[in-house]
Amino acid sequence: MSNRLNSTPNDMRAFWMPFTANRQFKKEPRLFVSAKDMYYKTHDGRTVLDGTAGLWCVNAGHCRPKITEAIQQQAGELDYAPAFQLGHPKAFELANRLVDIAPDGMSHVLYTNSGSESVETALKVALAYHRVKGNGSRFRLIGRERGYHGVNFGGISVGGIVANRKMFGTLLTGVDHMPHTHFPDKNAFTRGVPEHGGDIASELERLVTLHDASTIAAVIVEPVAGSTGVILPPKGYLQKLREICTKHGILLIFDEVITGFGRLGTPFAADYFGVKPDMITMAKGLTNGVIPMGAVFVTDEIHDAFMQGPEHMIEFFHGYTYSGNPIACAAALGTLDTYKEEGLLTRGAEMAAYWEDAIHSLRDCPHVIDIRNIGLIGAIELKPIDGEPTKRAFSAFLKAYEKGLLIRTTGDIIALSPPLIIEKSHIDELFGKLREVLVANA
Ligand code: PXG
Ligand code: PLP
Repeated sequence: MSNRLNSTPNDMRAFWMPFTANRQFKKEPRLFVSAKDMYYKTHDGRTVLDGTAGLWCVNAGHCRPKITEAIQQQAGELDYAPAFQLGHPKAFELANRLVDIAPDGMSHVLYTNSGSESVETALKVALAYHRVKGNGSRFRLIGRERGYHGVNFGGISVGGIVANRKMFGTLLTGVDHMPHTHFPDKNAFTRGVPEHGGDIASELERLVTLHDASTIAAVIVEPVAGSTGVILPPKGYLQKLREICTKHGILLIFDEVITGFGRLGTPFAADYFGVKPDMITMAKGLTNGVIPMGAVFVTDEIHDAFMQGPEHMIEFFHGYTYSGNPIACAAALGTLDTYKEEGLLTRGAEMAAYWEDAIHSLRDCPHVIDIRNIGLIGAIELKPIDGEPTKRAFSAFLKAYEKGLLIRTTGDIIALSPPLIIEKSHIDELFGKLREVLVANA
């Protein structure tokens, strides 16, 4: 008899879950079966407050009607159109809508299906751009320690999270890394952007001297590092990176997969910090997490450099079967409509002060060694248990889930990033529950 006939619907062995302690999970499963606005419902009938917007993506909250309707309508009208040498209207409409909310100068859009693919796409554009400009010797890519740029080979090469890299051989060659910007000795419990450490940007100048500018194509950074546990750019840091890149003809890529679409209280982090990159990668909030989709913004200067040669020739040999998928485009348009109607791309700015006060009120809880915040992002760093790193935070995660609160942990850091529709009453509920969790976890 085939496996198919034998299998029971509730057998969990077949699915090898991503970034999950599979054996622990399958002994004690945590399943969400429905969601609305700020809350999930679990398989055992409990309500869980979403403190993380899913995985930093459900910025407009769950099961929003405009997005659901857009997807339903599109699925019955045009399900798929080939992405190469053909198109459909919504892919163009969406690109225009995105350019409208993009930082000045970001005038063209390439589509992908995830943040990881957006990163690969941006790195390839950078290399190809220099080559079409006659600067093929610019082959190096510079990332940063503790950076997260997804899980594909380019992204883990420029990324700086050791566990995500060490198993996977030589990665891309010609990659170097700047130091991270986490200085807990000087900056612990800072509210917002820290004072100390902006000068570390000059390490980029050191790498330029070492490798020579003529070999460097691009620098990629998260304006605020999310996945590694929320590390903020110190004052002046991003401005200084911009200056060094401009001086040496190096492209600056902001990976805004987390910070894009209102997370900091501005449409993009580039707006928040007043720094203009040459490319921006995005995903997550682009479709409110509902349908996989990512994108990359590039400047006119980059786009136009490719638009030469015979007109019947493909200008850039890159793209995905699902680039600009009709249902993904419909979901993104429904998402942008929701953001616009509810002012969500700037709502974080209104809520940030209340959020900041609330998170810093946990300073006296057991084992808290740092609290960081910006926009509607927060992190609480716990002192690791001696010899058992990650265990204290993971135990807090399990306790929070039991109490009806979804948090995210990485190492011994608790990261928070709620849907941008969050109200003060939800913030009170979130930090009230988290206080109980941290006390119980002592
Ligand atoms: N770049 C950045 C800056 C990200 O944060 C990616 C690229 C990759 O996106 P995809 O869509 O391929 O996952 C990300 C994703 C966490 C967490 O808990 C963070 C991400 C994904 C899942 C969990 O910190 N970031
Ligand atoms: N598009 C989206 C998704 C928005 O959130 C906003 C403003 O918040 C805009 C466009 C700009 O809209 P308006 O011209 O109505 O200010």
